Amino acid sequence: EVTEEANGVEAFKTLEKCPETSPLLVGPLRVEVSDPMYLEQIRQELLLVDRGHYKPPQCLSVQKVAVIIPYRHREQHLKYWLYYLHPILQRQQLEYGVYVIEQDGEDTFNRAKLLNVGYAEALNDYNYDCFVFSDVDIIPMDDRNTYRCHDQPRHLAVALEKFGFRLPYNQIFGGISAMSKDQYLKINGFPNNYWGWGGEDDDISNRLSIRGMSISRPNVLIGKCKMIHHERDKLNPPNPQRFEKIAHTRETMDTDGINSLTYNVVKVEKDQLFTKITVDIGKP
Ligand code: BGN
Repeated sequence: EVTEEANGVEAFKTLEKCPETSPLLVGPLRVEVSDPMYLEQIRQELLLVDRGHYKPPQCLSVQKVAVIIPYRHREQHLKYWLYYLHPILQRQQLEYGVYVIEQDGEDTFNRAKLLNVGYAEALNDYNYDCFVFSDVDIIPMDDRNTYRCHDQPRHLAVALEKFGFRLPYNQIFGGISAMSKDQYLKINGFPNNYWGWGGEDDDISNRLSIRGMSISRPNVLIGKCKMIHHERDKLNPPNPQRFEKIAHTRETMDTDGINSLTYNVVKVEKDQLFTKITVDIGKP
C-alpha cells in the first residue's frame, strides 16, 4: 500500500521552515551590465519561476515577499534586473513574486504612486506579508543583502558608487526598501502626488519617523549595490515642488496615501519571470 507520505504528498506538507540564514548564499557578487541580454535565454535558466512567482523547494519560507518595480521605458534594465535578481532571491530561499508596475502614457513619472499600486495589486494576487520596493536599475552586489522584512523598515540600497559607497545622509530611504504590511499600513502607504524626480522617498522616511519607526540597514559591505548608468529620463524631471512638500509630511500623510489611492488597470501581462501591470494613474 502506498501511503501519502511515501508518494510525497505528506512530505510537501511537512517541509521545515527555512533557516534564518540561507546555506546557499555566496556573498559578494560580480555585476556586469555591458553585454546585451536576451529574455528567452534568461527564461531558460529560471525554469522554477512561474508567472513571476517562486517558492523554495527545500524549505518553507517564513515570509512571502512581493517585489514591486515602478517602470516605464527601461526594457534593457529590466532584463538585467531579472537576470541578476531571480537567482539571488532563490539563493536567499525566499518565496517571492515580481510585479512590474508600468505607468501608462507619457505624463510625468510618479514613482511613489506606482509603488502604492504595486502594493495593492500584489495583495489582490496573493497573501504577501512583506513588500520590497525596488528601482529597476539597482542590483545588489552581495546576496547576503536579503530582500525580506525586519522589525523596522529596511533600506537596502546602502552603498552606491555615485555616493562614494556610503550613505549621502542618514534618513535616505531611496532605491530599494522593504516594509512589512503592518509597517506600510502604519504610515498610510506612500504619497500619491510627487510627480517627477526626488523627494518621495524623503516623504516616506518622514512618515516612518513620525510614526516612531526607525530605518534598519545592512552594513556598507553587504549593502553595496550597482546602479546601471543612464541618461536622465525626459519624462521624469526634478520635481520643483519637492522641497516644499517634504516640509509638510505630517499634515498630508493621513489623507494622502494608500487610503486615497485611485487608478485604472490598463493591461496585465503574465510573463514567466514577472507580472507586468500597466496602469493609468492620472496626471499632475
Ligand atoms: C535627495 C532626494 C531624494 C533622492 C536622494 C538621492 C530631494 C528632496 C529635496 C532635498 N531628495 O536629494 O529623493 O533619493 O537625493 O539621489 O530631492
